[in-house]
Amino acid sequence: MKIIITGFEPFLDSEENPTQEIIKLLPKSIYGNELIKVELPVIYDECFNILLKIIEEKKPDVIINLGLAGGRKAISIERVAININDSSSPDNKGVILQDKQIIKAGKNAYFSTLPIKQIMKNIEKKKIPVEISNSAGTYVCNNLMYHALHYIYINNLDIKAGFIHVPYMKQQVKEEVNSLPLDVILEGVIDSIKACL
Ligand code: PCA
Repeated sequence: MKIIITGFEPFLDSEENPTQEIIKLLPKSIYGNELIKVELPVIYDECFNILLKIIEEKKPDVIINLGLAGGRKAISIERVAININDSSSPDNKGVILQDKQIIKAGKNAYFSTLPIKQIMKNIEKKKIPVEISNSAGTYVCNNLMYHALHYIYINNLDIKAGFIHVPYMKQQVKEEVNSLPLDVILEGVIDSIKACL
């Protein structure tokens, strides 16, 4: 199998993005399945276009997008992407989008097609904090998840796809802020990939 796994560059107040580190640390393959590791910009109208070129070139079986959700306690397996961009925060190009549909006349929402409960069980076994999340937000991560699932749906492709948000890594925040050690997040991501094989 071929798995595309993406992380994001840093954005807003965060000088580091754990998902950028995870992408660097992941191996090139897991049990003989190729991992195609990609770092994406936190830019609404660029992140999916970059991913799209790689999807067309590599024809993956699975796409797992990763992003930072600062403040969350647990690795969050996202269930759903909704058709809206809405944030007072700019993306890394300075663009602010509010109450704006991602795809005009697109479906209101798409569900993740990853085995989200199996992923959760795999991570739980290791006693790593994990949850199913019912909102990927309305910023760039939700935008990427929506675009990927929409593209797969309209082209009727046999690709499983979805999104996982991770907490801050310990090294980037003060003691009192929710976070997990980077090696724990990495282990959770590897368990997630294994659940999709
Ligand atoms: N998290 C942001 C965008 C990039 C990232 O890592 C989000 O949750 O939308």
